[in-house]
Amino acid sequence: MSDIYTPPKVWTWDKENGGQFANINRPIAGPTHDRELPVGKHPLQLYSLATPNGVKVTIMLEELLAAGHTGAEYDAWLIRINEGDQFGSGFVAVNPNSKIPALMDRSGTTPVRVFESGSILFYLAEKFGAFLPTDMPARAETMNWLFWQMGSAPYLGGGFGHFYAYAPEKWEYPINRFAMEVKRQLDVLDRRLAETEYLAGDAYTIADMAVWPWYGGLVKGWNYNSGEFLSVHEYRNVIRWADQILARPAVARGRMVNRQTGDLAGQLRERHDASDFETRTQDKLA
Ligand SMILES: N[C@@H](CCC(=O)N[C@@H](CS)C(=O)NCC(=O)O)C(=O)O
Repeated sequence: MSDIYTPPKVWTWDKENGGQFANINRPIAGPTHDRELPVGKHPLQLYSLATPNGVKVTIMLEELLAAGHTGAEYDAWLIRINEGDQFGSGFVAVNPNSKIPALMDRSGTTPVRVFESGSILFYLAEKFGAFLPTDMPARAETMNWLFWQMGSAPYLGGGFGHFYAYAPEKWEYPINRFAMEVKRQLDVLDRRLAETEYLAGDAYTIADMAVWPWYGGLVKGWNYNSGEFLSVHEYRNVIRWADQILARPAVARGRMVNRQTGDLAGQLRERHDASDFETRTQDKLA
């Protein structure tokens, strides 16, 4: 980095300093405006967007439905984070952290709010008794990799992705720092997936659903257009695992939900019924 920055005694908010997401980044929490969230007909109400964090949950819900858990029927409402929907009062009441994904379970007498993608995956896995092994060693290994994702992906998204793709300029120091860490993380996954079919062992679990949208997306070249830069072809076991998960029909459906960018055929902006995948609603919603 050529510019030398001397931090002032007290940090102050420069509204223009945040790169691509400067318009939504703030140093304060809480709502910016009053807006109730819509509520549909199903027990589960999801408020989200098809980013890697959002896709984890729609994959889980589609996998649950595919496995016959009819109680997992859900309405998926679009939260446009670039337009600040996450700062509406209704959304903040479901997730005080103002980030997608956020879930309301209205199946019981008292609605339950669930935020943080890892917490949502765990909640659904417990509720339906699915995609979380019951024997302790495999359950522990599932939770190891689930929490590994929660701690690791911010270096990929907030670190590497931010400085490589979104920051107002390309600076060598942070790009080097985070490219090194992301390659180390890919090697961690590659070594694990050389030993086992899925992250927790023989079974496909919520750990795979959490890690796949970030690191599977990276080796497939979807995240930050950085496949060549990071030489992702080196991570053959991660590629094998990523392709195996991509071939699951529930994953294909989960990737489409709340998607508003890319190929129109891959978008289902809101999902209120299983039949929505056939009769795409995006034109009506546009
Ligand atoms: N640790 C959170 C991260 C969620 C997150 O960062 N969501 C992003 C989209 S991928 C978001 O809503 N950003 C909006 C904002 O920061 O205002 C989780 O796993 O749920």
